Amino acid sequence: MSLMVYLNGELVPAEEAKVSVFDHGVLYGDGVFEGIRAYNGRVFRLQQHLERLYDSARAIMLSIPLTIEELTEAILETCRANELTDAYIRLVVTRGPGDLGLDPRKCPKPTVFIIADRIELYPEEYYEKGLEVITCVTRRNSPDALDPAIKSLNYLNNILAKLETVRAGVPEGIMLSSNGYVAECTGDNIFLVRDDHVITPPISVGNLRGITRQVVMELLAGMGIETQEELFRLLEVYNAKEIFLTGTAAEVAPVVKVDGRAIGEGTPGPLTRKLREKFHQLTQHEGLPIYG
Ligand code: PXG
Repeated sequence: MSLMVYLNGELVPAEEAKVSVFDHGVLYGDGVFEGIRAYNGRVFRLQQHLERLYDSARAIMLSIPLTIEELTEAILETCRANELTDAYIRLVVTRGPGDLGLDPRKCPKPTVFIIADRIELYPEEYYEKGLEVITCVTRRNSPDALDPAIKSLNYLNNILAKLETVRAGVPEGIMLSSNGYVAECTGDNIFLVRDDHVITPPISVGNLRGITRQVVMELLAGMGIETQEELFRLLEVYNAKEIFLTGTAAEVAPVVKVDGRAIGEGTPGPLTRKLREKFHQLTQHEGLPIYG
């Protein structure tokens, strides 16, 4: 049976799920998206993902032709149609088909599609041994030009940095702001463990307000550990006790080497391991049930 994809109100087989070459999502990357996960029959933090989607859409003056409730139901329907309990859900809203000019007013009907598929997990080795990362030469988009807090379809900034990590043979890369502060990674947020507290860059430096970032800050607070949102540079990174990345795909991933420098003991740190465990427990029971 083929994968069923939600496209503009209908569930269609993947082979028939097609968008127009005139869609401004294709022509200009004009649109917004979310990457969401379902664990154990429940969609994790769906409300927060949808709020971020609507915030991103509002920022680009794109009006999503469904209410949050309707979109929620469409996501659950798509998961059910594919009999999924653990899934990766890609939700996309584009400006829709228009003409060959930039003008969004020529696109009367946004395109909405939802792909829900089995999740391709990261190799277990990443979590056991930890990741090696590099600092990318490509700087993160300036919020003055295109705010990275808008989760838009325009991901070339991240892809340019990703190409650097591929060439270096590492799974992720740190991206700095135009003035040299750590912003985030190509598809993950970053946290450092300093003495008895944890730091992460503020959203204002130019990064995505990650849902996993938020969850991890809540878990830390529950452990009595404060997360400070503050600006820092590479020197702080190289001297961190522990480093971990957060993201819907990566969850909580330990970093053990940055630009050839071992971090801490050069193995995943105790706080990172603890957080990963707590994150796993949370995802197993929290979330919106897909089935009844
Ligand atoms: N920064 C950027 C630039 C991202 O794209 C995150 C941070 C983490 O945010 P969340 O809300 O996921 O905690 C992202 C999200 C993939 C993949 O397949 C990447 C993301 C999400 C889902 C899948 O690489 N990036």
